[in-house]
Amino acid sequence: LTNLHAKRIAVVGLGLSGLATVRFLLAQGVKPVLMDSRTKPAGLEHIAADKVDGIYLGEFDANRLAQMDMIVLSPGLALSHPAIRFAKAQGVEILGDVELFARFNQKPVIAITGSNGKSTVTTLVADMLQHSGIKAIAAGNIGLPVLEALRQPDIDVFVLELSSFQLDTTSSLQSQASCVLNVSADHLDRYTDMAAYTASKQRVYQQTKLAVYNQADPLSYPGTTAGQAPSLAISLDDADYGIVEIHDERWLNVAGEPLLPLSRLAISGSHNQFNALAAAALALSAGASREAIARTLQHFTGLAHRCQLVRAHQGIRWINDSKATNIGATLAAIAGLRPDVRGKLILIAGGDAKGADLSELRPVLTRDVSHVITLGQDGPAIAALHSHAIQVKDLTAAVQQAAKLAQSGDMVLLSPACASLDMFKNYAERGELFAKAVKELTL
Ligand code: UMA
Ligand code: ADP
Repeated sequence: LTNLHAKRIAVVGLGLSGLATVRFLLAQGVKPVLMDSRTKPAGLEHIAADKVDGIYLGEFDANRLAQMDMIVLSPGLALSHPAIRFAKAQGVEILGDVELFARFNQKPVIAITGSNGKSTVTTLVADMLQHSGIKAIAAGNIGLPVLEALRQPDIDVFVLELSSFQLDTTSSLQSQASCVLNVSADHLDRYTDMAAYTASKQRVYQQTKLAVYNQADPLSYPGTTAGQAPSLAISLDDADYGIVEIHDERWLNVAGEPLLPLSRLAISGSHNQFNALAAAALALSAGASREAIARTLQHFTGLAHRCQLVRAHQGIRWINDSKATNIGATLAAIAGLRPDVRGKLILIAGGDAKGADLSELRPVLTRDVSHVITLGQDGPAIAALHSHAIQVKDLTAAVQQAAKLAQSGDMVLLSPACASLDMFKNYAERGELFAKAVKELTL
């Protein structure tokens, strides 16, 4: 399985994971063929053309692909691309960087997927393990390509955030524990329907020793996918991994024993209580101590661009939730934050909805949001859902508009329910621009 020599291998897609794959293959003594559909992929300058077996840019040549033994396909490219399908039909093996990782890795893996909460849980698990004296590294969709992580010395546990795209091209990943945090509509521009998207997520359970799932979300249940592996439910009710009341105080219950009062959890919102419990279950399975888990949860204040307070001024709170790139994330942000807002909640949303049905936002917008300010490609579809909607041309205008509406006690929340790619490089650039515009306001 791990013998790559004497194989003709193409790395298709030269983004972060593609470049890491090239470096990995070169270190294995393999000279890959490189392809990217873009004429100027960003990282190409890092590759010495004489080290590889050719670099082909622009539209994929299906015949060239069909001559390969193996294609390592980047997650940003669809398996349904005609040239890839043609190669597959000719018998070429198609896999992703995570599958290559799985074939070479010898260390325990914790694997995390879901529509929302992946990066938060992945970071928590890695922190919990590190605080327990276990050398853990977070990799995968979170940003560090898995094959880059594999090159790091002395790692005890790999904590992998996996997207549905990565799981689609992965078949032999074994894990100590794995989790589908939740499944809500996302990436429907790449999947035929929700069933196909859910099936991708479920692949994380295929060869796991422990399937951790969300009691409140049947789409996360392991069902038959996990085979005979034991499973463990995470819940926000009174449960082994849930929330219990002790002397009028609510506590996180971990493995049937109270761990920490909710008042000492540094991240906020009920979705984050769930994330904390899921992370605790996963970290425990890889040897973390209860003490280190509790310590992590008291100190971890959340990742940037996830329900992050940017400014509190004259009683108005400005929150950056740019990472909310689908409907489920925005609903969770509103549900988590609304109870804490005395005045109005003003929402800034819009961008690329990736084929989602935005009308699912309607009930919550009507009930919890006083004004919605929209931007981007699918902004008009969100504006159509609310009686107090204002469409603006860009994010700076959105912030200025919100400043006109907001009064003491109000909250302005950027939680777009859409990807940023129609207007920005990525969600981080969108969040940074929001924060800058907010800080520059003269209120
Ligand atoms: N692209 C082309 N032509 C190509 C290759 C890529 O147009 O030939 C485009 C893709 O459509 C995409 C972009 O280039 O818009 C990047 O694609 P890529 O496959 O090269 O991506 P990488 O740079 O390797 O980054 C990937 C993940 N990106 C995607 O899955 C799109 C990163 O997750 C991940 O951090 C990285 O590997 C390391 O493992 C990002 C992401 O947006 C954060 N993920 C999606 C999400 O979270 O919703 C799934
Ligand atoms: P992902 O890596 O899956 O995109 P993140 O941890 O980066 O997830 O969180 C992104 C956004 O998703 C957050 O800002 C929040 O709005 C929402 N979110 C986080 N955790 C959950 C959860 N458990 N359920 C629903 N939504 C969540």
